[in-house]
Amino acid sequence: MWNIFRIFPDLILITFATLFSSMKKIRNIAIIAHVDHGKTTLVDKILHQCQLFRENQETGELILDNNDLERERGITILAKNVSVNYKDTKINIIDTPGHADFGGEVERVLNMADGVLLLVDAFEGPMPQTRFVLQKALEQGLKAIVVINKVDKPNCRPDEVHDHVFELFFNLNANEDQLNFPTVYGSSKQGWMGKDWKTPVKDILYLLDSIVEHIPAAPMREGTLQLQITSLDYSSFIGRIAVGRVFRGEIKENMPVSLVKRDGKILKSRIKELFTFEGLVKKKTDSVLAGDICAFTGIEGFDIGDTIADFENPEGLKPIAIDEPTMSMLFTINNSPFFGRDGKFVTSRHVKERLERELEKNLALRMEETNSPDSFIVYGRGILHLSILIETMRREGYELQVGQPKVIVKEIEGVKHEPVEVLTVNTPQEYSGRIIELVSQRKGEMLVMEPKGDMIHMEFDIPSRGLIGLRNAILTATAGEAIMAHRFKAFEAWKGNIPGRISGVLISKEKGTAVAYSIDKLQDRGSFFVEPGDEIYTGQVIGQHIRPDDLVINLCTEKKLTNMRASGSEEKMKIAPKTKFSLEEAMEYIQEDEYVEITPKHIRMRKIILDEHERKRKEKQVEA
Ligand SMILES: Nc1nc2c(ncn2[C@@H]2O[C@H](COP(=O)(O)OP(=O)(O)OP(=O)(O)O)[C@@H](O)[C@H]2O)c(=O)[nH]1
Ligand SMILES: [Mg+2]
Repeated sequence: MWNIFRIFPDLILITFATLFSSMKKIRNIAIIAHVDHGKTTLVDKILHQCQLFRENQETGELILDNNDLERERGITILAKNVSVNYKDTKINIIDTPGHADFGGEVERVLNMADGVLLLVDAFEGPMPQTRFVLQKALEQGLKAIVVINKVDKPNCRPDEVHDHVFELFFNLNANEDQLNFPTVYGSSKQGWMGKDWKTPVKDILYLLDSIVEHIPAAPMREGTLQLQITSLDYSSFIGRIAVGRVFRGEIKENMPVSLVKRDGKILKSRIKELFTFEGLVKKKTDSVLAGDICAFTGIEGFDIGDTIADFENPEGLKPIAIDEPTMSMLFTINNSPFFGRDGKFVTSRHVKERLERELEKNLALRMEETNSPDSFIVYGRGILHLSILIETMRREGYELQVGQPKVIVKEIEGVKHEPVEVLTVNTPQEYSGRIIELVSQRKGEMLVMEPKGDMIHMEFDIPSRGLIGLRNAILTATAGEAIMAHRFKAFEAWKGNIPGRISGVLISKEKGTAVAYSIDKLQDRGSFFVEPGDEIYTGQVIGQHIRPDDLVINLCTEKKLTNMRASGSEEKMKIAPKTKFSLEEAMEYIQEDEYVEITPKHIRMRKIILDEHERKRKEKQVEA
């Protein structure tokens, strides 16, 4: 064998070059943290740094949060894959969402990683979602590098936070190697990561070196192909694109393969196009080896967790758990008197088809038909998860109505159980009493109360039901200063009745235009959600009553103009600005007998039964 090389020295070079390029060292890391601790900002900086080394490419801010809703809300909704080359290593990076509603997404994509960067805010310290994602990473045996981020913040406490993180690892039963985690300090925003938080450096190279040093290289397993589909991408041109890590062997373009389903069923199929991740884009390639992450098309009827395996001798991998929904809502067509005014898609067929399309890519979503062809029960992971779907639909031109969100109740050993969550609230001292009161009213139980910098840190157990509408109440009570987060804990025995909305609502008697004169005259009855000039309809919820019962009022009556002087009196009116509801606020505000009506231009709340007399009759029936 070596004789050949002696005769053809060039061959040595070529052999080594091909070996080297195809066997480039790979690190697969997921970036995990509580919401807003700075994951996407850090990935941005990593991309920036590595790209600059090569071509001086310009990049914008948070290039990864690339769909409209992600940009507007400043949150990551879908996990995303990118990759950079650093020295002679390819680093595949998976940015994950931090909000608890998307926790299942994080758990799944951890399957692609050999290690994690656990980001922790240098002021806030570990939060409920930090605990959840770290626990999942540790259970999968992953090695973590801890990044104490945002050390530029005034009042930050990096050393204390480091101790808390260590305690957290310990409490989560980290093994010795995991407990021995390296720590990097820095500021994603300012673009530096170093060894010591008191000595800022100029770049994030220290972090990249730590990744190469501490995260194990992706193992190159020989054998027949095994790849587990862990997430999916969607293109309106090609449809669903599968994403996963090659666990064993090699995957090739146009290769015949077996698709091993969760239940063991095997479908014969063929890979069409194959891509790897390079920087921000998917790059077409003809082969990907074990250890690397890739995307591909051509496979029909796949689900997350399915294995792509050898055509002849398929061997499936252990299926991955997909999270159960925790909340449900009725979705129905818009049948308000204003239906069809702004929307393009308004029929039950439109809504149904749209929901079915969503089910293909939105993994934690479920849909159930009802005995009405116009209504569907949609199950999701929380208010945010469902509201993002609704918001997306309305931007696409859909009109629909939704009912009050309901948590999922289970019967366990004959006892009614409901989801309970851990709630943490950080607040300035002076509001702590009011917060405890609000949480206790909703059956919350306090577990921890301690100072954290100049704030008070509190933890509670609270039924998920009690969380609906709580954020708003707490933000109002603390002038927006409290920071709260919650995370599903377990199903526990039903905690008893929680009072609903404390105030009643003001309901429109007429269909017409709200008039300044009437609003002004009725201001002592409550506060309004509409302003002069808004079109309203009979049965629409147009304000909040100052009393606990509902009140029907007429906002459409003009003042009778008996003489010219009357118009002068209009100038004396002082109408309070209307209360504006975001979609989520409206979803949390409505009660069982109400709907939120959503159209591309409007979010309105209404009684399900618009007619006052019919509503009364129905109430009597229910009472009887
Ligand atoms: N002061 C300071 N702010 C930071 C730092 N890193 C990120 N931020 C800010 O924190 C906010 C959240 O940053 P993101 O990068 O979107 O956080 P994330 O962890 O990706 O958030 P989710 O994806 O929603 O979980 C943004 O306003 C950032 O500008 C930092 O090092 N210092
Ligand atoms: Mg993010």
